[in-house]
Amino acid sequence: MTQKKLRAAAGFRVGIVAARFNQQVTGKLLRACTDTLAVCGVAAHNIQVARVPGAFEIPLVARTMARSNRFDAVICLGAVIRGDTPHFDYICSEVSRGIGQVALDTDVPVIFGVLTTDTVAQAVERADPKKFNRGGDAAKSAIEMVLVMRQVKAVGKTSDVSPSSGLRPTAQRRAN
Ligand code: INI
Repeated sequence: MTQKKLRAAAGFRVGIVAARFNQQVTGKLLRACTDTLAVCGVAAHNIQVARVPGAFEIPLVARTMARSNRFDAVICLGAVIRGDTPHFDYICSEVSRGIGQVALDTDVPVIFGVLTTDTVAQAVERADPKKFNRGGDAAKSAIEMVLVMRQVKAVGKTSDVSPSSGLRPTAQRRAN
């Protein structure tokens, strides 16, 4: 990442909502996310982390953060792993709908860093910073979206608003 992009995220204020359920996965997502924010220049004192019991509880806290005017972006982290019950489908559908709704209702970028997998092994792989690194990707998406929203809102800007060249996801392979 270039020095220019590192400076671009300095001063950004980021809220993170992280589920405790499947802590062995969400802990990794959270660490990778805060590490990447730090690398991108976001100061520790500008990051607030809220832990919630499970993914189902993420949207409410994300909405409270987004409405507070204290954050430029909110990152949601969780891991929903399929069991033998329909619980998985209900939680996935509610958390994805809720997170999307928060962004549209508040105009604050709200990043979907919730893994939805069939197995624990898949979730661990996607959280691993040396593999899919979805926590790091969530941080990069947040920074990119703050920059995009600022450019879109700025008067007289008509050029390409994507600052993404230095913020590519770790793996382009399809994975949730
Ligand atoms: N919460 C998760 O974050 N991941 C899961 O895989 C999960 N499963 O499988 O049940 C889960 N359930 C808890 C749920 O999110 C709520 O915390 C709970 O229902 C209380 O509202």
